[in-house]
Amino acid sequence: MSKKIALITGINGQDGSYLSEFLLKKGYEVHGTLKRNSVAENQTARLDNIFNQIKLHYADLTDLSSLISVIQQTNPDEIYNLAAQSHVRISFDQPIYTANVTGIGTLNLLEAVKLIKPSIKIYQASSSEMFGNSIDEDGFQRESTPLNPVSPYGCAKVFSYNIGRNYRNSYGMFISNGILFNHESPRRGTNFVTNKVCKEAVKIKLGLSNELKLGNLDATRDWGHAKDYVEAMWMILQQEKPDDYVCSTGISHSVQDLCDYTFSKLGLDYKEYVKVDEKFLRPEELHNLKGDSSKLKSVTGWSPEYTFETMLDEMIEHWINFYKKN
Ligand code: NAP
Ligand code: F7E
Repeated sequence: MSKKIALITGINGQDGSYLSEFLLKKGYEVHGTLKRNSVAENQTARLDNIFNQIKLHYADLTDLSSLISVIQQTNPDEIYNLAAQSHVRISFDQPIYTANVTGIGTLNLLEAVKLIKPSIKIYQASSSEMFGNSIDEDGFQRESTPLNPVSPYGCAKVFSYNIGRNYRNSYGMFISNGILFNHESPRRGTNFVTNKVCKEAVKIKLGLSNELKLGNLDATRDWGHAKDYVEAMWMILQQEKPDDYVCSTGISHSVQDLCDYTFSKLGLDYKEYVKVDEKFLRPEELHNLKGDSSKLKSVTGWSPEYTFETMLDEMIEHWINFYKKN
C-alpha cells in the first residue's frame, strides 16, 4: 500500500514539529510549509532531528497562489492547518496581520483545497481562546459553550472555526476543528508564559538573572503537553465523519501556581523574584480556562500521558541542560 501523504502548514512551529515526528512514526510521507524569513538559520531548529525525513515547501497562508502550488505539488490525503500568528498579546499589536493570517489565511487554504482536491481531510487548529470569558455553569468550557472571544487572535480563530464548518456543510468537505486548550513543551516559544517562567527561573537559579517580569498572575489556564495534543489532532482526522472536539486536561492552574511549582522545584521562592510589569498585561484578559474533553475521549479513546507537573519537570530540565551546555 502506498504511504499516506500529510501536509502541515506551520510545520516548524511547536505543534508542527511534534506532529511531524508522530506522523513519520505512523508511516506517513510528511510535507510542510515554511514562510520566508530573512534569517534562515534558526527557522527549522525544532525540526533538526527529522530534517532529512520531511519535505519543506515555501508557502504563506496569505498567498493563495503559494497554497495552490504546494497542494498541487504534494497531493496530500490530509492537511493539518497549524500555521497562524499564534500569540494572543501580540495580536493586540498586530490585529490586521493576525486577522489576515489566522483568519483569512484559513479561507485561502479551504478555497485552494475546494478548487484542487476537495476530498482532502483538513484539521483546523481551533483554540480555547475562542471561548473568551464564556464558562458553563459547572466551570468548564466544551463544544457547546458560546464563543465570545476577547482578543484579535480569538476573533480570527472564530472566523476560521466558522468558515470550516460552513465549507463542511456547504460543500461536504471533511473539515474538523480541534478546539485545543493551552499546550506546552520545551519547544514552546519563550514568550509564552510557561516556557518564559521555566527558562527565567533556571537563569535565576544559575545566577544569570535576578528577576522575572510577568503580567497577570491571577489568570488560570488548562495546560497540557503538545506531544499528547498532536496525537489528538491525528485521531480527529481518522474518524469517519468530520466533527469538532475540545482537547484539554480538565485541570486548571493559575500563573501564580505555575511560578510556585517551577521556582519551588529549583529550591527558590517565586515571591522574591517575580515582579508585575504592565507591559505584559493585555487590553482585555481571558481569565479562566478549563476544558471538558469527554467527547474526544469517548469518540477517539484519546487520553493524555503528561500531567501539569511532569510537563513542567521536562521543561525545567530542558533549560538546565541548555545552560549547562552553553
Ligand atoms: P507556533 O509555534 O506559533 O507555530 C505557528 C506556525 O505558523 C509557525 O511555523 C509559523 O512560522 C507559521 N506561520 C506564521 N505565520 C504564517 C503565515 N503567514 N503563513 C504560513 N505560516 C505561518 O504555534 P503552535 O503552538 O505550534 O500552535 C499551532 C497552531 O495551533 C496555531 O494555529 C495556534 O494558533 C493553534 N493553537 C495553539 C495552542 C497552543 O497552546 N499551543 C492552543 C490552541 C490552538 P514561523 O515560526 O516561521 O513564523
Ligand atoms: O498566556 C498570562 C497571560 O501567552 C497565558 C496560545 O498558544 O493558548 C495560548 O494563548 C496566561 C495569560 O498563552 C505573562 O495574561 C502573565 O492569561 O502563555 P500565554 P495564551 O494567551 O493563553 C491559546 C489556547 C492559544 O490558542 C494561543 O495560540 O499567562 N501571563 N504574564 C503572561 N503571558 C505571557 N505570554 N507573558 C507574560 O509575561
